[in-house]
Amino acid sequence: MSETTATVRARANIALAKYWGKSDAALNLPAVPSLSVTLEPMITETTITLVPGLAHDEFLLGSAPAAPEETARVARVLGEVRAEAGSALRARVRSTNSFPTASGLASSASGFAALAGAARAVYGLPDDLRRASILARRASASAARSVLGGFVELPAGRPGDDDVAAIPLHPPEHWPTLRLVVAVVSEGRKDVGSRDGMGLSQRTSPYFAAWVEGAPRIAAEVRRGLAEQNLDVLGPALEHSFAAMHALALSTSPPTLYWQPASVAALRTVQRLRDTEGVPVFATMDAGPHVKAVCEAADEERVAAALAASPGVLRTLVARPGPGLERVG
Ligand code: 2P0
Repeated sequence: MSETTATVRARANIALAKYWGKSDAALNLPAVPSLSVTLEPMITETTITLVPGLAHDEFLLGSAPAAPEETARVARVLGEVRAEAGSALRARVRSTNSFPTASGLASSASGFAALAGAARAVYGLPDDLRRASILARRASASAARSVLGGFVELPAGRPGDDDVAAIPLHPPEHWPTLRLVVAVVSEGRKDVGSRDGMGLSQRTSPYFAAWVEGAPRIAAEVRRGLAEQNLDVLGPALEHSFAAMHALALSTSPPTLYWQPASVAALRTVQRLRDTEGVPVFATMDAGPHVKAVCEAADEERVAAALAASPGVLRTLVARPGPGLERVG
């Protein structure tokens, strides 16, 4: 039997309304709706080859074998696809990222999205983005969003309802001038990962119920800002979402503090640009110390220069709305 191969690209995404907490840990269902933009050119490219006679799935990240727990997570996704496709063939997976893993943009989102797309393709399952998004979500909920391009929503899930996939809101061309400027700050110690961080919030924060209750209203404002292409609506809503998420993280036992001094300085830089220089720019952060500024293309250079000069910022990266899964081989 000959080898079969599929190569798929997926992009990272940034949440404008944050996912934080699960309604069903076994199915990996989000407790709150999240909205994101898929980012060009932050690309993961994944090639899967079915190898007759191979005893175990293999996973290369870049040119080196991945850690056993990463390989196990990949093998779980492949196992689900094999069960659906009725195949017993094991696979060799190779994944490369066009952006550094310490860039503050989660490679798990683009990684599991590309894996889901390539696995379905190589095992001969129908080209179905909804099924690919559900498959990616079970591995990592933010990956469900990277399956689609442009502006995307992942609804909250009811416990036990596995049928939760990302929904396309608008294509990239809807707001092609939206920009994300990432301020990469001092490497520092390793943060509490998203999964552990949100689990701790759920178990120990006295405010978790309030977050779940309030998140749909914030998501609605983000949705409206995106529909209207209106940064004056989107900006305050995306800042509310990230600040509420980090307030939740701070209220855990023990507290989860993702910020470094350079993060606070960068947040102040964004605020100064907006309040004293009149630049429409708004900040967000994820489960790490990096600050991401959302602005229009016309202000991209000014925002990037100000953030690059902010104390503790190592470098800046710029991203724009991009496509969803692409089969390239
Ligand atoms: C988000 N994050 O909406 C939020 C904001 C990080 C901060 O989704 O447990 O790796 O694998 O479903 O998707 C990162 O969490 O978590 C994330 P799992 P995931 O982008």
